Order: sequence, then C-alpha cells, then structure tokens
Amino acid sequence: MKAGIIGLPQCGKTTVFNAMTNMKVTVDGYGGKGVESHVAAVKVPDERMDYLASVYNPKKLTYVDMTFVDIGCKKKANERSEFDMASIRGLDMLAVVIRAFRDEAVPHPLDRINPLGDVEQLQSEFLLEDLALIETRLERLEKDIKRNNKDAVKERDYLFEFQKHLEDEKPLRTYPLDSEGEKVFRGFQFLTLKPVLYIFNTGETPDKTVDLQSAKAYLENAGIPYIILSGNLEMEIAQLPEEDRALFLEDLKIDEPALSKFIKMSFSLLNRCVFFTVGPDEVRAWEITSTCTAREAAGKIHSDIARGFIRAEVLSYSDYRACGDSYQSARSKGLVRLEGKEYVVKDGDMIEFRFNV
Ligand SMILES: Nc1nc2c(ncn2[C@@H]2O[C@H](COP(=O)(O)OP(=O)(O)OP(=O)(O)O)[C@@H](O)[C@H]2O)c(=O)[nH]1
Ligand SMILES: [Mg+2]
Repeated sequence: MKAGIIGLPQCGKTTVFNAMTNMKVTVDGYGGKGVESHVAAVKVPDERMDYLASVYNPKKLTYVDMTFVDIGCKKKANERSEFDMASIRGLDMLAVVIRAFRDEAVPHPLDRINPLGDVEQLQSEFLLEDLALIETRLERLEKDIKRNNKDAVKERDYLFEFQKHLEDEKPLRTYPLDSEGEKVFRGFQFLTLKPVLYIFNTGETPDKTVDLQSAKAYLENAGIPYIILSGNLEMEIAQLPEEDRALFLEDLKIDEPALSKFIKMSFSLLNRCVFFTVGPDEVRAWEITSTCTAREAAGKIHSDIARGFIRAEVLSYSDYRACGDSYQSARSKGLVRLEGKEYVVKDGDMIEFRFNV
C-alpha cells in the first residue's frame, strides 16, 4: 500500500512522515526547500507474523510493506498551495495532515490556527486541482473529438459529468463510477478520487492544542476517518530504541503508536487484509483486498500457481493457535480446510496452495 501525506505548508507533514517511517528528514522552517517530496517504506507490524517467525524460525521473514510519500507543497501567491503532483501518481490513499498545534514560531500560510477552516480549505483546493486536470485533458481531447473519435467522445462525456460533480463541491470518490468509467480513469491522478483519512497534528500538551470539536464533527458527518496525534511526540518516540518505546507511550498515555493506528485504519479504509504462507524457508504476509479469491491470492505468489491451481489448504491463524500450533491437531479437528478457487480468503488465513503446472 502506498499512502501520500498531504496538507498545507508547515502543518507538520514531514514530522508525521518521520514519525511513521522513523526517517530523519529535516523539518525546515517556513520557506524551506519547497516542493520536495520524500519516500520511505516500512514493514507493517503484525504480532501474528512475529509469532509465526518464532515458531518456524524461517530463513527469510517478509512482512507486508507500507510506503509513505511526504508530498511537497508550497504556498502560492493566490493563497492556494502548490502540491508536487508528480509524487501523487500511484498512491492508494491520501493522509491529510491538519495543523492543530499552537506555536508562535511556526507561521500558518493563512495566518490562523483553524482545523475546520483548513479541512475546508484543502477540500476546495483538491477540487480545484481536479477541475484543472479535467480542463487540461478536455483541451487535449479537442482534436480527436472533432474527428469524431468514439473513445474521445466517451471520455469527454465522463469528464463533463465529473466537472458537474466537482462544481457541486463533491469529491470524485462519491461519484458512482461504473466499470466502464473506471477503465477510462484508472490512469488519472485525481486527488478527490483517492480514499482519504485525516491526521490532526496536535501540540505536545493540551494547552498547545486548539479545539477540534467542530472539525471532528465535520469529518464524522462526512464519514471520513481521522487520527489525532502529536507529530513531534510521535517522531521522538519513533526515534527511541525499540525497547524504550513502550515505557514512553505509557508515560504519555498514548495507547498505540501512530504507525500501528494508521495502518489499521488504512487497511480498513482500503478493504485490505493479509494471508500468510509459512515454512522453514520463508514466513510471509501477503496483502490482498477483502474480496480476493483463493486463485487470485495464489496469483500474488506466482502466476503459475494461479494457472495450475488445484486447491488451497487453509487454516486460520486463530485456529492454529487454539490447536497448540499444531497442524496435526488442527487436521484431526477438521479445521484444516480444502478450498476451491472461488473461496474468498479471510484475514489471517494460513494457506498452502496445491497446484499443477
Ligand atoms: N509544536 C509543534 N510543532 C510542530 C509539530 N509538528 C510540526 N511542528 C513544527 O512545525 C514546523 C513545520 O513542520 P514540518 O514537519 O516541516 O511541516 P511540513 O508540513 O512538512 O512543512 P513544509 O514541507 O515546509 O510544508 C517545524 O518547525 C516543526 O518542528 C507539533 O506536533 N508540535
Ligand atoms: Mg515538509
């Protein structure tokens, strides 16, 4: 999965990026390097994987990856931001950082600390970015439309629909796109088409944090998930030696580190889950969508396994643990199932594929 961290200038994007990835990118003062983006991948923490690794002691251990892109952004003269649009390509989702910390030393591009105002500001900036993208595309299509090119006409008709939708101040992710339309727009990088979650970046203490009530209510009403965290604190915690982190979190009354909270929410936002393959050579987690069938899951590993698919031997992680980590015992209780190619894989399934090529 690939998540883009986006927001107004100086809201704490790079700080949050560092907190999530344990990177040490410099957090500049205002007018820093501008639209420079950063990328880093982290392994998705999973206690089940840790446990399976301790049982199998495999030669290789492969967790699922999560890639974070800190999307560069600078303020333009007209109060809009300039996002580094090139870094948006290929993102699965956006994490929008909203400044909620007070700090006289850090200027706000609109000279205010107003989380709800920033949420609305960004939403309208994203809509405008998409409208601009559509306009450029329409201009490019003109020639082909004049020649009555069918595909171009179809695309234009969709684009008109999108335009209307955006002009009504609605993000494209709420547009009921049919499969035909999806095909047309798969390659487009519309900002408002991406699933989104918000991150309120608070101060280290309540007195350095502004009230979030109205902004939270707004997002809840729109059905948009959010996380509240202090970027600065989380960055410090991420940079501690691993063995000291738990104590710090407890001290600060933080129930779960930012990364793990973020990953859980992203998995649910994007309907993702994991299945496991285990053995002495490799214990591995595989990321799939929650509608993935056994055959598609096999294809994640190798196209040959999907092509020659016979059966999937499936044992859920929880059943495995309940049977004292013994396949034999699970088998005798009938918990190891043989599933066909249309079986919908569940989160935590341990799978061995039988195939014939
Ligand atoms: N007090 C406080 N300051 C923060 C927090 N998060 C970020 N800052 C400060 O705000 C300034 C900007 O932080 P960055 O993480 O660089 O923000 P950014 O959004 O990446 O900034 P640009 O990339 O320049 O748009 C830095 O001086 C940070 O130290 C926070 O949680 N609390
Ligand atoms: Mg930055």
